[in-house]
Amino acid sequence: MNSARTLTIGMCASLILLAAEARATTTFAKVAGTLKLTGDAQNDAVQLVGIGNPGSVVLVVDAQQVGSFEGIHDIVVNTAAGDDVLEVLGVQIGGSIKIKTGTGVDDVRIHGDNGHFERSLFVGGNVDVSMGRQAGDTFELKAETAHGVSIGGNVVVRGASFNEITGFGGTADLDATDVRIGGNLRIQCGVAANSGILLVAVNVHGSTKLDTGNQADSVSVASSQFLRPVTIRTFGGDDIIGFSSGAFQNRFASTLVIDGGAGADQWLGATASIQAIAPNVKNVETSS
Ligand SMILES: [Ca+2]
Ligand SMILES: [Ca+2]
Repeated sequence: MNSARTLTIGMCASLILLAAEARATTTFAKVAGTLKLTGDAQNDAVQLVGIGNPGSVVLVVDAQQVGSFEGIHDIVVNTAAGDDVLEVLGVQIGGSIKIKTGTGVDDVRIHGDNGHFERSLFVGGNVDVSMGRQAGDTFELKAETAHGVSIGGNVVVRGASFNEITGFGGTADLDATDVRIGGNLRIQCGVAANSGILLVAVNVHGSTKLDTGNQADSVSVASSQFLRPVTIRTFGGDDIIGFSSGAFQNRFASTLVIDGGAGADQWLGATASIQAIAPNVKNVETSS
């Protein structure tokens, strides 16, 4: 072999090695009824797709199916650093989902599934998500056009700058494609950048606490109903709280507290909701 060819082969081998090192490795294990996924410092791209029987889940990493599991009750994911994307689609489990995405700008999408097996999403326990508080960290809990989302327990999301919980039901009444939360809803952005919370067609049976951060934040709520107390706090920055009106009005069966914090804050649609009790509003400079 001449030396030029040896050099070329050596360079190719090095490039292949570099490519292999740059690709994320997601390891997985099923222990009793818990499916545990662990990413690395690279950009993990992971899908968990519900198939067949309740508790059946297919694992897809970098668009390749790498595992298929039966009898899953709980799911625990830590994608570590890197810009990670985790999708949980049409999964039906009796237990809970716990997710950490760490540093990096991450996407977590927990959806009903239109794309694969046409399924609603059901989690009997809690959805607990910590996203690391990077600007651009995005959390979605979404129904699809024909497939609703039911969470039996609490939904807790910390450290996402964009938070979207959306169903397709057109009104605050109970609709098949709503997002139903049996427990409490807690969203704490705490990101040093503008943050947003969007709730559409959500039914919350427990209490709700929505906290943004200290920048110019928005909280938008439409077609949703809340059976227990709701508190919305937007802290520093010039914030906008928007409630839809008319057919998309919200219903608050218990108390509503809105605290705009520092800054010039606005509450739009202030009179649009069905309110069992007059709202308690603090530090909101403009309402209409
Ligand atoms: Ca990662
Ligand atoms: Ca993050």
